[in-house]
Amino acid sequence: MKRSILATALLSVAAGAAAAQDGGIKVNAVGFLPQAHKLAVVPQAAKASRFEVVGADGKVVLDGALGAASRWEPAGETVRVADFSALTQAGTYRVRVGGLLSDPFTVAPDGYRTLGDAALKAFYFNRSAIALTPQYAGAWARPAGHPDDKVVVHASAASKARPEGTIIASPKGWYDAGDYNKYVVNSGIATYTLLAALEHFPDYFKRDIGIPESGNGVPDILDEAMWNLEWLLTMQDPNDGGVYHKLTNLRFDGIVMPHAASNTPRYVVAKSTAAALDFAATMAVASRVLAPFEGKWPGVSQRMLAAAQAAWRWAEAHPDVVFKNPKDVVTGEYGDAQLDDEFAWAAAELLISTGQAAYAQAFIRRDAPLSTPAWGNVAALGWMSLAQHRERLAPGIDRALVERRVDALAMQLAAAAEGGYRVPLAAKDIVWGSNAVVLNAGMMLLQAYRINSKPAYLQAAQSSLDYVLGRNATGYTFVTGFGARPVMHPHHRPSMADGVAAPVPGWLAGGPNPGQQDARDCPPYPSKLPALSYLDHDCSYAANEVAINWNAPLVYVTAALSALTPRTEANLQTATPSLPSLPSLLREEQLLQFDRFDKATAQAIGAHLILRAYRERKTVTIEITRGDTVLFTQAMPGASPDHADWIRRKNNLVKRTGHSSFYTHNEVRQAGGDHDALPGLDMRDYAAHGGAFPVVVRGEGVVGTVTVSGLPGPDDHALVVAALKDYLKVDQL
Ligand code: G3I
Ligand code: 9MR
Repeated sequence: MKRSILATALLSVAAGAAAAQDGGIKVNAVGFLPQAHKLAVVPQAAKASRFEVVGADGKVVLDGALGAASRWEPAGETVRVADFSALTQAGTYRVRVGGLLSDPFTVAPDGYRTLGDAALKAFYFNRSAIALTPQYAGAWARPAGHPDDKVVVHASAASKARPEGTIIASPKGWYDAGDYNKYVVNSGIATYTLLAALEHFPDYFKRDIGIPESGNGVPDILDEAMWNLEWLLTMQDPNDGGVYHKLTNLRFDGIVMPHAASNTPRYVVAKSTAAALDFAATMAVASRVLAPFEGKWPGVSQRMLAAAQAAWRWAEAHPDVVFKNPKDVVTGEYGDAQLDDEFAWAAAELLISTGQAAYAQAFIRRDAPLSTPAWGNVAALGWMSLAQHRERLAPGIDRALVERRVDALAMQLAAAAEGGYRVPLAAKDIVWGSNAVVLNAGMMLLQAYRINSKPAYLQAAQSSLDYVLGRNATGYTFVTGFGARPVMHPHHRPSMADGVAAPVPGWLAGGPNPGQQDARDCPPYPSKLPALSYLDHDCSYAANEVAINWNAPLVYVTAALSALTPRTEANLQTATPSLPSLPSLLREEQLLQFDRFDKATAQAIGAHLILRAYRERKTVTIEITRGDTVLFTQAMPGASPDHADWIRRKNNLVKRTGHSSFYTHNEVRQAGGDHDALPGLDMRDYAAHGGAFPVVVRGEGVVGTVTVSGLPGPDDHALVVAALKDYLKVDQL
């Protein structure tokens, strides 16, 4: 079901995500680790010279002078920076300048855990050939799509051993993006980036994220990568080692759920040099990352290394097969005519995994320059792996050269982050997928920091994350499900077709793109300026699609910052929530009130509730009413049918008392009464259990209810209160 433009617009307004946050203070609206560098961007128009940071209770905890005014051309803005790095105490805060208040953010020792887990879990949500169950996917559970067990060899891919029309099996793998096709080039870089994150920060990935394989003794990130590696292996023709460029329909699927699209024939299309080399590099890395798990996957590590070498040999024999879509295929191309960088990357990985000098020579021969990686520019990935393994490099590669090159790139990127928004992103970098450009720059800065610990590199890397989380010219947090102004309408077929108000969580939107290549399919962009060329609209495949190769550096950067940001004992403590007292429950009812409450409000609150329930792995039923009208309802997959009756009875209590059902529950219990036998009430029609909360519109009184059922009463109540706080942006309580 596609939402109408009107409904979409209403939902954005309700979520506070309608437009660029013109003139506002821009800050990473997720938050910071205690010892991190912390900046906010303040418009010059604020005409102030000082800033304050205020805590959840409204008290000023820090103040300071704004930096000098500085122009940021990509957004045509002059801004000043507030540096509040001195704030290290855990808590929730906002930055204030005159009458302007930023979105809230947290300072917390494990501050990127939820974000990092969600960014990785996004890959699970894009798995093909497997049903996503409510246990792992919450409200976004869906049937399996695209089994790919009978894929047709396209004319462009025909060979003697596999003529046109041959049927092969090529199941599993991740859908590339908002579309349902699978492309080796892009899959390679995405998988590599996840494997590199694990290779560089093994301790960080010890915690489960809740996928079907969790608890099997293998880090979840590796289980997730395996889902795709198993598919990638099938893309190699065993007869000659060549690798098909992509597995695809002839044209893009419609805007439907994956299982509804599964009847269209799917093809493997032409072998290419880029695909063979990206495959070789990725398999070489996988073979070494998998080696310690031989017991779990016997023989697979060796098989991957052999596959990598066979693909390399094919590429050496076919060094310039550039992929172009055949006439009858119009899906993603990932075509790239410059192949030195692919040769260099594959050579570097094969060198590290085999120690053979021939690969060192091949790497040097290509002399591939080091610049921020992207799907068509992969040399940096080889340099990054060489840096990781620099203490054990085979003869022929000079460790000092690797260190110098990585440092030189970081120096350039850190310099680019000196003015304006203080991000390692220049106007020329703002292309299709710009949010991943800035995160890949962050990833490279972190490689240099790992070598020489220069604080400026860690700070600029932090800035790359801050940018996508809200310190950007649009004010959006570009990750679905995060921040006060999250992306709500990504070009992502499941998010568009599933009928769930909230998009699938954890996805990074492509981001600003002055190319505006989707202009014909979309309402006008708000600006032509590079950093403002963004639409939070699901029409926008050029600025608001999601993609695996964009999420991968988000996973890498959150893991790396979590592992590398210095820690001190002093900031390991977190605030402990106080137990509910009647006055505190009344205070909730006073603070969580509305100026207006309509269907759009209910939809947005419903979206927050669904997201919270998913994050906390809870199965609930939600109902939001105004008067006798149900404005929003959602029973999550697996929810019990009797939730509806609990909701009816809890709501009746709220209508009668004007208080939350949890308030009455506590009131009765504290008076020594039995909450299941309220005097004078027929308990078949009332329930004094937490979960129903009054909707109070200022000036009108109680007009409706926001209700959750499915958990113990205190937890139902807590879920509702948390979602209302999210929606109303109330951070007291
Ligand atoms: O690099 C040049 C830059 O030098 C130049 O200044 C600029 C001017 O427009 O263009 C830059 O190239 C752009 C390139 O992305 C940058 O990576 C191209 O214009 C632009 O057309 C190209 O877009 C690619 C897009 O597919 C269209 O082919 C994206 O990189 C790529 O991420 C995207 O990938 C799609 C798949 O095809 C299908 N699946 C979804 C996926 C994400 O949207
Ligand atoms: O939905 C497609 C998206 O996944 C691709 O990245 C994009 C690349 O060109 O194309 C999208 O499909 C659009 C097509 O190109 C033009 N007509 C509208 C399609 C989106 O609904």
